[in-house]
Amino acid sequence: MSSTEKSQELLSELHVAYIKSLDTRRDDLEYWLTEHLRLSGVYWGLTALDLLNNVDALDREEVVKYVVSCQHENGGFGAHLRHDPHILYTLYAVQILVIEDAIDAVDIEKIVEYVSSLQDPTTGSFAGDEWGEIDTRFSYSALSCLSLLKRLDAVDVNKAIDFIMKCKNFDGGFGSTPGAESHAGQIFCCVGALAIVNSLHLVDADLLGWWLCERQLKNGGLNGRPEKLEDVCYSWWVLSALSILGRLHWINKDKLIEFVLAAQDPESGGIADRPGDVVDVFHTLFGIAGLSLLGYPGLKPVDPVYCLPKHVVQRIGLAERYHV
Ligand code: GRG
Repeated sequence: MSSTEKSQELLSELHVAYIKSLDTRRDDLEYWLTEHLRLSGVYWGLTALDLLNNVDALDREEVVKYVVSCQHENGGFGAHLRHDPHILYTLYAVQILVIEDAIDAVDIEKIVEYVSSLQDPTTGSFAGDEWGEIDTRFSYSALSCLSLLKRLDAVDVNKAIDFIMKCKNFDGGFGSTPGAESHAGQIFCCVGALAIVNSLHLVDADLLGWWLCERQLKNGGLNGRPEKLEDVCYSWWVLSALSILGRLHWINKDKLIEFVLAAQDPESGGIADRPGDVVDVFHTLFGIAGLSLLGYPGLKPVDPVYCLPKHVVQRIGLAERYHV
């Protein structure tokens, strides 16, 4: 197939080879420039590999050893060795360890202490790290992480819900902080977080479902908010929320599949933000995870709340805890 020809099907083998190759590119400047994203890269790559039925393509022992090396004294994880701890990397670390069924390799109680130390007891919001930035991404990360560790009891869940609800807008969507514009990424975080704490009844599912399905553009791709460009990653942020709300059928599935497949690199594997652009592992995961939600053949089912393979969430006994 020539590189200008659009792919009609998922190039699974090429994507596995692409993800495997990422760790061996140490002569590339890009490898060193993305050090601050390393742990997230492992989560994106490993999750995609599992959905592609190839979780063993990365050496389990090496992965676990690397994750353990990113943990700090205070229990939080950094993006790489000697990088400051942050709630996002703490979630990614827990997700990787849960996929690898190796959560006992780290001190769980320390993680719980770290995550709960980031909650503001008055507002219920969560900071990303010791410097105090507040964002609904961090509320999701905290609740997802503690739920995976079965330790939601360590934080004030009601206050966490109050803060998320303060970020709800007139259009049914959610923003990063109270008053901030609705954005599909933050909507995934807020709807996912509410699902984790069994509070989906607080979402206006029809109004939000309508806003979400309006994200589909003529070319089949989805954008993250009105008047913005389509991007493959919204095949995750938008679809996961629609899926949690039981309204996945409100978008044109075939056109979206066509859009995601056209963003593949037919020579070296990987998926880009949109057709013709350079691929990366972030868009590779969210393209594949979106296809999995749409029931694309040959992919393992993904859990829309935890963004983990469903079999992993089932193994730890958390599946099907949420209802609209
Ligand atoms: C475990 C899946 C998972 C997530 C952890 C980090 C996080 C929690 C969620 C991120 C949610 C989010 C905000 C996603 C959006 C990412 C993105 C493509 C942002 C781009 O924003 P703009 O404003 O782009 O640059 P637009 O598309 O609005 O023009």
